[in-house]
Amino acid sequence: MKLAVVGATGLVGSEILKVLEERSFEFDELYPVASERSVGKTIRYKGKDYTIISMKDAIAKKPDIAIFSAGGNTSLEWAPHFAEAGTIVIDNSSAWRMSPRHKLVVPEVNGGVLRIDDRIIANPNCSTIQMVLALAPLHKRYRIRRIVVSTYQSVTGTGKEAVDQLMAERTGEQNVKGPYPYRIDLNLLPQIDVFLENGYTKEEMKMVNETKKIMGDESIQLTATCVRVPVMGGHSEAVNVEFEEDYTLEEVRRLLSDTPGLVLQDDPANRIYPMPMLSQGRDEVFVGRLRRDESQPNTLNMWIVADNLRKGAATNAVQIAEYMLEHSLVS
Ligand code: A2P
Ligand code: 11C
Repeated sequence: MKLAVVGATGLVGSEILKVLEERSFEFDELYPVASERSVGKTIRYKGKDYTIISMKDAIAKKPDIAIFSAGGNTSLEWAPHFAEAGTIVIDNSSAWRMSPRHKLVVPEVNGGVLRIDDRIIANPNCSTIQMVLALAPLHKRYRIRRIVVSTYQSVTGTGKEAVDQLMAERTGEQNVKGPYPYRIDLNLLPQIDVFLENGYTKEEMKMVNETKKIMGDESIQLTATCVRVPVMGGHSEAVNVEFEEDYTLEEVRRLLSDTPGLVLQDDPANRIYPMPMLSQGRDEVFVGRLRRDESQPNTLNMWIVADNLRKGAATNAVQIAEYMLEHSLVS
């Protein structure tokens, strides 16, 4: 098994290396790949140094699997070349997610769609992954009619430069330049990614479109407001979900507790609820604040938190690779 990690020096790339190590992912060769700026430098994995190589050199090694996290344009340009060399590309960017020819996968929800001839497999957006994991068991049982979601997203979703912007502002530096158009510390931005013609942001429409594709159900209605907050460690989501059938909170709790990868943290009397601070570095998705929406029948309010670099990106990508290997889908 030869494994390439493309974008190995980035925030998600470094998290992928940590996840591989923690899960004792087995491979014979590891090829870290980054931009020409980083070629020749080394990264450390299990106490050993690995030299960063270029895209071209990585393709020549014909890896079995390449996990990509180097941005959409890099992926559009390079993933097809890896695929032509027979590599299975698991791509973290939005480049291939909505292409009808490519699978968009959260293994616990729709791993069953994967086939041996899949070459470029898309990893969904972080805010979509955590919501879908929590909602899938409820959709199966009660059928979702409509979702209203508001997000509170960590600066780590933007990348290293955004973390640097927040920290520089926090230490009182003046005229900080960074990826955000306004200061982020002591502020929030009701904009994630670019605005589209319909007035929504691309991040909001990713949640709408990706959710339907992963759940395999175009009838689900969804509307989203995505907000960047001066937070590290994870994305949080306030989700209001209306079902076709009524539910009991007791059964919802049981369904969520029985779902692999989900942790129920719902004991308000003891101030137990999910928070980004607690989710950081964890692979699970945390759910709490479960309560009936008293303004409408069959409707539930919930609060969903996960480390966007983990289940929202690195962990889910590594789990797709594990799924392909475990189901003998790597030829
Ligand atoms: P590099 O560190 O050499 O720039 P982040 O989203 O945290 O900023 O990380 C982006 C990742 O994608 C980094 O590992 C970066 O490498 C990598 N990257 C960016 N552009 C390319 C490219 N054209 N080819 C390969 N890797 C790239
Ligand atoms: C954010 N969700 O928090 C974005 C980051 O489509 O993979 C990931 C963007 C994507 O800014």
